[in-house]
Amino acid sequence: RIGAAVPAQPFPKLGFALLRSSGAMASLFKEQSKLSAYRDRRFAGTQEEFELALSSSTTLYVGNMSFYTTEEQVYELFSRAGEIKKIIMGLDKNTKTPCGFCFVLYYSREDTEDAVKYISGTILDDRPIRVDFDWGFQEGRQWGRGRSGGQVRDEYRTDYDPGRGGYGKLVQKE
Ligand code: GTA
Repeated sequence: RIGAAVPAQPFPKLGFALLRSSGAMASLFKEQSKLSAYRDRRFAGTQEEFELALSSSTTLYVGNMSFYTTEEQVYELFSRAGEIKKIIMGLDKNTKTPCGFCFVLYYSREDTEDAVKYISGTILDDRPIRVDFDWGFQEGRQWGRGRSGGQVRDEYRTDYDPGRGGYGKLVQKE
């Protein structure tokens, strides 16, 4: 067969040599997606399945939002990229109030990609928002996962951010 006749590569490629030299580097290379720096540790599938979901999904995650930004404001901005199917505001699991993120669901992949391209980094309520491809909304993902109810990143934050509840949750407890 043709496949069996191809000789093995005489030298390992540089990339593989580097991967072998450092376990930490290897996992970094393996886990890092081209479409998103974020890896949801609650995604049940393999890295390949995660990549496939990111590359075909019509769901976006929007981060670095003010706690005071409304669903109407999100609608107004994101409908510039295309028709929106649904918006799900991220909520603090204790107070049930917005905690600085949301999911935007489009009908078309093209509109989803346009939103990442053109809306990410734009200013909403005086803040540069981060628009990220997402693997797909599921019930439960709207809640902050931090121990104190909000987003994990707000527990570790040490700066004063009036649009996101003042100091980070851990600093507030000190
Ligand atoms: N698509 O970038 C994202 C994204 N983020 C940040 C959250 N979500 C995202 N989705 C996309 N892209 O549905 C989604 C989550 C969930 C919802 C709320 O938003 O999938 P969360 O923000 O409260 O929790 O999620 P998440 O995602 O677990 O937080 P994060 O910041 O990635 O933390 C992951 C791990 O890193 C945790 O174990 C945490 O302890 C640790 N960590 C995070 N920040 C720090 C820090 N500053 N110092 C030390 N450890 C940290």
